[in-house]
Amino acid sequence: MSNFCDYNSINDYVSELLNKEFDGLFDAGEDITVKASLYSLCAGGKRIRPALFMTVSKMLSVDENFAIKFACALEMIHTYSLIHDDLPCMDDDDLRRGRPTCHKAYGENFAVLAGDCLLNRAYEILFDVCKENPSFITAASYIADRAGINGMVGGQSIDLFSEGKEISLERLKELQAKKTGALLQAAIVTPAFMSSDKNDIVIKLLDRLSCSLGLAFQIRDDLLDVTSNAETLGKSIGKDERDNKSTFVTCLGFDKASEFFENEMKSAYNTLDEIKNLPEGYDVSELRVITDFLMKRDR
Ligand code: GRG
Repeated sequence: MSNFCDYNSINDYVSELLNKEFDGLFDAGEDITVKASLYSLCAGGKRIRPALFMTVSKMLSVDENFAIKFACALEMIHTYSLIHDDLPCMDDDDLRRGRPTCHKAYGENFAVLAGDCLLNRAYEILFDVCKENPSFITAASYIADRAGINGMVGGQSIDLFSEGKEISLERLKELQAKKTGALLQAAIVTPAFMSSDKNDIVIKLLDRLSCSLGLAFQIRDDLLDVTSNAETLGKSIGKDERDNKSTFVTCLGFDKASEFFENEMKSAYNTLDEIKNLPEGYDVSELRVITDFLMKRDR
């Protein structure tokens, strides 16, 4: 991975590596569930999680050939969550990544299976890498934890249970730290478990960075849900209000939510400085490029 100074270049590089992994993903190419899985997986998306994964891996000198397998598995878990989240029994959405949602294109039954298929295949990939490299087991198990009931699934559960109810800011922060934050945490922290010189201080700082970025990511999402449009975002807007959901905008109001966003971004930049100033002399320039993108993103 050469040195990149804008997000598009990072995205192009990582997308090319990812697409090669996606090419050989399934043997049963004619199966309808496989088609539905690839329909959602290859629909684009910002590829934030794999971009973060590959960038932190590069910073910590993790072998790119192993890192891309993990990044691929993470993007598959993320895509499964979007497919299931869009189902009528969950968030009931018609548009995702600028296309009809998976169940609109393939039907609910195949959309459920496509999510299951991506999730299972993701774990197969992780197991295969661990068979070759048993030292990566902690890293793989960390991803499983962040995707499960202590992380993303747990956040979704709180979210569904809270629908139509007023919840406190603290509860909203917990919900979002799990639902949205946990996979971003997996993207940023997992490479530290793969690195040959595992270092508790780096893990702690990356974890702190991931918490700030995860929270900021969600607040930005809530702000965009009010200010943007479906064409730019590639997904429906104004749904939070329609579904009577608590968001940072409904809890705090637009201006305070914007302030909250700015503060979390400032914390993220401060943590990047702390990582840069460690005696190991880590190069955080590309992590800063991704952080700049997240700060300004309009989709
Ligand atoms: C169904 C188990 C289960 C979980 C679903 C992540 C999630 C939990 C639901 C998504 C709901 C949502 C829109 C949350 C806001 C933040 C978020 C995760 C947005 C989607 O991620 P992006 O913006 O999407 O990175 P792309 O398409 O760019 O990959």
